[in-house]
Amino acid sequence: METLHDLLASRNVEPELHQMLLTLADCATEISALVRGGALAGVLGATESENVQGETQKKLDVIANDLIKRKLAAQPLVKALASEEEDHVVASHDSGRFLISFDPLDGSSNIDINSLVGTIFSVLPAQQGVVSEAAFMQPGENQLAACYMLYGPATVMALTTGQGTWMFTLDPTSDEFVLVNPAVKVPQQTAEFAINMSNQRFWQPAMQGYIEELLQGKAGTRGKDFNMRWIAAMVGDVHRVLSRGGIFAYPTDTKDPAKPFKLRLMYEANPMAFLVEQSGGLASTGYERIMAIQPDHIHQRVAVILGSRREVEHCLQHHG
Ligand code: AFP
Repeated sequence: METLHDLLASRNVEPELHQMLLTLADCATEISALVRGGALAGVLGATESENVQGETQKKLDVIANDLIKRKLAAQPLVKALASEEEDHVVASHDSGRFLISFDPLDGSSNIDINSLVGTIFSVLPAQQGVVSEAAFMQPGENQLAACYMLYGPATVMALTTGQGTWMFTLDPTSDEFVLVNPAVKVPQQTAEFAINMSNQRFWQPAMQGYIEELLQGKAGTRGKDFNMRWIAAMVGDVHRVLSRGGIFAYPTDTKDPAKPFKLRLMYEANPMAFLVEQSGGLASTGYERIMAIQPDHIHQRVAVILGSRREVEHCLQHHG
């Protein structure tokens, strides 16, 4: 049985990053217990507040965010954090080496229906000096580590430090993350796609054309039938992609002209792109590699197309 700690030691992950990752895992272990408690833990339902994105916060969004903030405040390696649920960057320890951005509870709309939710973390290097939002404006390529924890029938974690992607399962008897896959590989070919089809009429012609091709199935140019899945939690959809392949897309749409993209670069797109690339897949906006984007705002949103290499390439052909 190889624990997270054993694995990080055996792969020579540098000691401070190793420590940092154990702290992130510890946050997830506690959130996992709260999620499992459901109504009995008093974590269901909404608050009366909205986050900076204008979304009503669920109780568990706030509880998970506060829990992570508290744990990170106690970790001297953290210089500052940026959360999907915080308006601004929160400064922590001056001498800290890491900047942590996170989505404390991804898939909020699933909480009250007892469906999949998760947590996503991205670790960036901190520079010396006073911390500000500008310090976080680093492309995803700079990430030192990225992980998600999925609170499903089992709590699992996918983690990368740039040496491939590792998958762990939380052992409920010891509260240890135990290695279950030392080299996650996304199958290159697939017949499964994930997209919110209710937005179809708002997409650009490129995505319309690509999905039309999939829907034609055997009779169309692709010559095979495709199946569709949509979990409404990126963590769940990306976990399926890492487990058995597929393509996941949240493309540009014109539903709300003030909000042409849904997913956040720093909290969702970059860490997931790092995990998918490290598993042999691709992650793009349709026009550029996600991890090459130079951010200009911590709450920036982007289009996301990621998954099995060949399938993403098919989709990109439609984007010209
Ligand atoms: P939250 O982070 O607010 O829970 O949103 C989840 C999410 O950003 C992403 O995880 C899902 O893929 C997507 O939203 C689902 O969006 P739809 O409302 O279009 O299903």
